Amino acid sequence: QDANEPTRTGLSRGALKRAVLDNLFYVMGRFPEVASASDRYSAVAYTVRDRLLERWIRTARYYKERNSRTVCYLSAEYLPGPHLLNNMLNLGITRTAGEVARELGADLAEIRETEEEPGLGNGGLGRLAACYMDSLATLQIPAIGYGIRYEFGIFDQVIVDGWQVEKGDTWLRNGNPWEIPRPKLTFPVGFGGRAEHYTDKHGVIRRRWLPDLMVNGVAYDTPIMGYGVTNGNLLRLWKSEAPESFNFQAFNVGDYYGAVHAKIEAETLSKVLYPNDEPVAGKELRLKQQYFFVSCSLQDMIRLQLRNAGTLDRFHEKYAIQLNDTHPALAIVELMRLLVDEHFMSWEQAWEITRNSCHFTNHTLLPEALETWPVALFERLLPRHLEILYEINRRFLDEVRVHFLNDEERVARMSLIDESDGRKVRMAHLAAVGSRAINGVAELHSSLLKTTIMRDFHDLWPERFHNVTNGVTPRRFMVVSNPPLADLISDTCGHADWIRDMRRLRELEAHADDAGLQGRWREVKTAAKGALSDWLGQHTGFRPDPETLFDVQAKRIHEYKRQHLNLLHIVWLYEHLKQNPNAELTPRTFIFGGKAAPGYFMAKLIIRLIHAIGEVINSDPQVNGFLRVAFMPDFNVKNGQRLYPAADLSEQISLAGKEASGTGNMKFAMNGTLTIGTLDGANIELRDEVGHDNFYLFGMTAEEVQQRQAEGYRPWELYHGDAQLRSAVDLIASGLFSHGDTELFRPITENLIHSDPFMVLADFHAYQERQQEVDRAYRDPNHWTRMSILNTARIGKFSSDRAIAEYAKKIWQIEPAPVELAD
Ligand code: 26R
Repeated sequence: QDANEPTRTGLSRGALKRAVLDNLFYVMGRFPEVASASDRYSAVAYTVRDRLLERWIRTARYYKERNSRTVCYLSAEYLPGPHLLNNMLNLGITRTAGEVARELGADLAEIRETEEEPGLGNGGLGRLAACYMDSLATLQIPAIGYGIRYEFGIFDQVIVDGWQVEKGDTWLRNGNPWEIPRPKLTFPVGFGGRAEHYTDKHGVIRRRWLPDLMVNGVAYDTPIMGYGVTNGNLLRLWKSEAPESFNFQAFNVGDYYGAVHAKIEAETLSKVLYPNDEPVAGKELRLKQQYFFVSCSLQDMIRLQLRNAGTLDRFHEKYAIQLNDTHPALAIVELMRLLVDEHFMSWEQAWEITRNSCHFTNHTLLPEALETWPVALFERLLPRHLEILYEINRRFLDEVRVHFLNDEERVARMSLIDESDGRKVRMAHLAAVGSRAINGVAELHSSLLKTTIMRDFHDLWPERFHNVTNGVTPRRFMVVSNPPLADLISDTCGHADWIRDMRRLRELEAHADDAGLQGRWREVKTAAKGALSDWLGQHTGFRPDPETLFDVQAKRIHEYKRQHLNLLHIVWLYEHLKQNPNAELTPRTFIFGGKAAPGYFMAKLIIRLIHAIGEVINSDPQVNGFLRVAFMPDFNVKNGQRLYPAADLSEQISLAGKEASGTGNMKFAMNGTLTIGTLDGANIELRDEVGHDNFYLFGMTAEEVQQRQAEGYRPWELYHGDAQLRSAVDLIASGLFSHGDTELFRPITENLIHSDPFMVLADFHAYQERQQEVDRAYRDPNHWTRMSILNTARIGKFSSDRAIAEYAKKIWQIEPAPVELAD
């Protein structure tokens, strides 16, 4: 029956094979003998895409007919990772596709390596958006993810002489089979100019914006399929282009260069992702990017609602807009402008609609990462929006004054404008004022929100505050990343339903002591370690021994995440081994991965230090039987997928109160990795779930940190008072790791001794002790494997399916809309 199956939609081996050959010929214009790896990849990708489209279009039609309530996720970042295997999994054709590839003389593993990932984000926040898109589709919730189609995503990291060097990310170089350009779906976006009064045809005096620059946003759609369901949602990313009319104007007056220049300026908007998770103070282009994508997205929602309902009166019933941090918070002002200025709605009704459409997630408490924009810049780019913002603020502050009589200090604290040093727009305040619900991303984080940066808002509107603990998708981070583990779990449980219902992983618990399972569990882990070692060998020249304990810290490099705490421990171990050559020590490989923001000096120096320490330790035969250090270059989604399955120990060692949630912690634990960690972010909940005996806890609590800070923290006293700590810091300062250069790492050692804002020294001792316990525990393989199994068995809570189900119920009030495939 294979021969009769339609080539574009059939899932049988015959249909898939015909489709791959067809696509190679008709899309790539190649025949098999001359096809490159990239041609083969594209032919397979187009084959998968055709099959997605059928389901996707069916979904779109169904949602339209039912006029379903829809989640609009607004995020400046998305990190979906490679699409091919994920889409195959969701369609249920992974195995057949592998066979087809083999029959055609190709190898799915090689094809998979060829795929470039869309690096349209920095780290946790962007990857979370991608996990949520996956779960929304799987839970059959109508959703559109809106964002920016950056031409250059996060830079590729290469290491030269131990330093990070950034390389431009050219992910679109070989085309992108997953996206569908919609050149007809474009919206104009204005910048600059001025606002003015005018009299409309009814004689009413109104206000309008006359921008002096127009840019077009063009939609590029990527289908996001659910796992094992027909539903497919939409990731709609905007690319900026110059409007043709604008070009011609300049051209006609003879200013050819001016016309070309204007075109380039317009296209600059969506050129490049800002590679920072720290603010780049007042960067005009970033504000433009934010307004650009927010405006396109809202115009798109309004278009759809007018088409379906004919009026905007029930906009908020149709759409639940989720603001992924403050980056899209301009949506609140822009929606007001569109409703009032362009659709002639009253202020009161427009505000009612706006405030009932928007919801805000905060992702960080770090004061330096809270967005503000200089009023002068805001006014120059968005003069009409500033007027609207002032009016929102005026009405809001009146409300504050009614609630809290004679408390002008509070009014100043809560204002949307910070008047303290230069006037600035506070984006978090705007997001809070314009949203129905405000949430943090882990229990601790949500409660700290209420007592720190959002305290005044919590006083005013306690009912608006929620917690939704983050989650990650088991499809990508277990099934796609670690097929042998997924198969072993399904085998043990007797079903694969856990992939959709992660709580069912608990069924593994009954087998945690089973010698048979333990043996197979270890085999899976060891094989993953071997594969990672091979990859590291090929890419760095150092191939770690898979027999050693793999101790992994992979995340953006940041002082609050304390990669340097990990390093101090390594240096301590090194000294300890040098002084006690017969010390009993479990052989370990410390593996680091992560990018530093290009302008973050300390983070880059930490990368240099990792390499410096590695160089000395790895080449010292006195210690290198027990101790090795590796760095995985270019940590991204694709490389993460190699890392999570291979890790024995996961480092989640941020200073308590600083990491909003963390999501790497969950990805590691899903793959049977034990955690050494602080009581920070989601670690706390993770430890409660997996059991306190199966988690290596150390360090101060957030409360103790606050207390310590209040008392006055004096790291130099710790340094002088603790000989082990001092000698570790001193060894780095001595130049031993820098060929005698005592200057190179001084910024790190001096900072630790004299300021240590993230209290590395205060937590050092507890960390080092807990690491000794890890060391002992790993020597008992059955015990260790039992803990590893229990981590996986009890990780169900951290599925993004659970997180999205909570958003759907608590925040959005939205129901699934299941799409049927058969007619
Ligand atoms: C202001 C701007 C430059 C900016 C600041 C901060 C841009 C990006 C960020 C990154 C923040 C918002 C971020 O990624 N936070 C992370 O969000 C994850 C998902 O919720 C959390 O797991 C993680 O703890 C948190 O750091």
